[in-house]
Amino acid sequence: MTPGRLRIAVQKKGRLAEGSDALLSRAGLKLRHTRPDALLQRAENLPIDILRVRDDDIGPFVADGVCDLGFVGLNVLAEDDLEDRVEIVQRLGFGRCALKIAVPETADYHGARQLQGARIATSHPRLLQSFLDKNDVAATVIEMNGSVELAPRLGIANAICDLVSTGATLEANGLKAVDTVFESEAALVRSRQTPANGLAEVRDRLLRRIDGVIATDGAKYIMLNTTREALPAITALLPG
Ligand code: PRT
Ligand code: ZN
Repeated sequence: MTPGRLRIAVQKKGRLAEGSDALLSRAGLKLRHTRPDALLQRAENLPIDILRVRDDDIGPFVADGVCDLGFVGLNVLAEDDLEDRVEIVQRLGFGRCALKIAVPETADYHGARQLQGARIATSHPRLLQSFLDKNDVAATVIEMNGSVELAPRLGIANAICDLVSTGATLEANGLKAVDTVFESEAALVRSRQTPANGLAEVRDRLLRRIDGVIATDGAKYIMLNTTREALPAITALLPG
């Protein structure tokens, strides 16, 4: 890694990669072409390096000051207990999903108390445990790194706690979502440590540009022809 350049951690491949790259590009960052498996990608027009890593490494890198900024799922930050060790600059509106409790379609569910004594498979043991504690429920948490939705069919668990976006995976596995543990989306995070010489300005300029891009996304430019008399009625209908 080159000193004197701002470092941004971005997921190498997966659900957050495209949205993060799109945002950086709209904020004016031009990236040099590299091999698809390259760990490091340099920006052509700014002193910035992109570090391409697994999403699980992004929070720790930003918390430890290895990277100055990062794009990460709020679920990963919360699961790794890093929410206080980084600063969340803003939520980004993509990568939306929810960590949900799901049970077999045929099962009855009338609230978390019903999970008492259950075996629940998840890749988010910490968030699940705090949900169980909050509901005063004792259950066995079975940690899995993937394919959590298969656990009930394999007889490993009676319920699961997994990320859901469209719900298609649950449906395909004969499961239904019955409770929400955590709502998530991608977020831009920054390190609490000061970047190396002169880079705070580079960082702040980029953050302002990203903020501008997101603000534009929330706004609509409308042009219409109308009579002067109709204007008050139309203005009253519009939010801005
Ligand atoms: O290799 P790396 O470790 O970087 O990737 P990964 O496999 O850990 O992560 P990836 O790319 O799958 O997810 C990265 C982040 O995207 C997650 O941490 C979430 O913040 C966010 N995200 C948004 C999701 C989903 N939606 C999602 N649907 N992450 C996972 N899923 C999975 C879910 O686990 C289940 O298997 O998709 C399936 C359910 O999807 P639906 O649409 O069928 O409901
Ligand atoms: Zn991961």
